[in-house]
Amino acid sequence: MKRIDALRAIHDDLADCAVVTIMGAVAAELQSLGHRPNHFYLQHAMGLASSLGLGIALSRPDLDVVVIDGDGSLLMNLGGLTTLARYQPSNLVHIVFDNESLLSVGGFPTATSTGSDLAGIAAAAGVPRTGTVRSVEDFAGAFRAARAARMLSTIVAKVDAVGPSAFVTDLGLLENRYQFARHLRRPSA
Ligand SMILES: Cc1ncc(C[n+]2csc(CCOP(=O)(O)OP(=O)(O)O)c2C)c(N)n1
Repeated sequence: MKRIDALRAIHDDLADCAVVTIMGAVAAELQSLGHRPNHFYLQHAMGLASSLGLGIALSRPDLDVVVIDGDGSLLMNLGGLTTLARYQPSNLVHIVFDNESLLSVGGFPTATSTGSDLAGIAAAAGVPRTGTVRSVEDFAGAFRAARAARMLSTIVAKVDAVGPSAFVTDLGLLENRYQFARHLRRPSA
């Protein structure tokens, strides 16, 4: 499965969520499908997308929070899984696009390329709902089921190591940060 096709399949569903992504290729792909003020593309702080999402989920239980992570980013901070599991926000869906690669910085292989099982690691950390999907149809189904379950979920989506070659957009980090914060403060958001 291509990650952009998986993103396209849930793009409409994301409209009423708070969405936090890692930096690089996946952020560029989501923006290319249509940026919204409820998207925050976390730059620089590799491995901390789930931590930011956790804070939003705990402080805004009325909102559904979707974290879009990568295998390299998650492997950089596996403790994020244990913290998610410890607080168990029922309004957070954690997606990990596992392309077995640090695609955004040249495609170096990660530990999942030699068998590390991120869904298994998430389950062992205590995340109550975990699974691995390999098709767009299964991914979209797993995402919708996770939201409906109202239970912390980690969905590992195995994807091809392909993506955009340029990650520069006209949306700066600060502009995105203020826009996202304003969006979260709106009474109806
Ligand atoms: C602490 C830190 N180390 C390294 C980087 C450089 N860096 C940016 S994106 C990235 C790769 C992310 O890999 P992954 O999460 O698997 O996502 P992919 O690029 O494959 O979509 C790296 C190493 C960084 N931003 N921060």
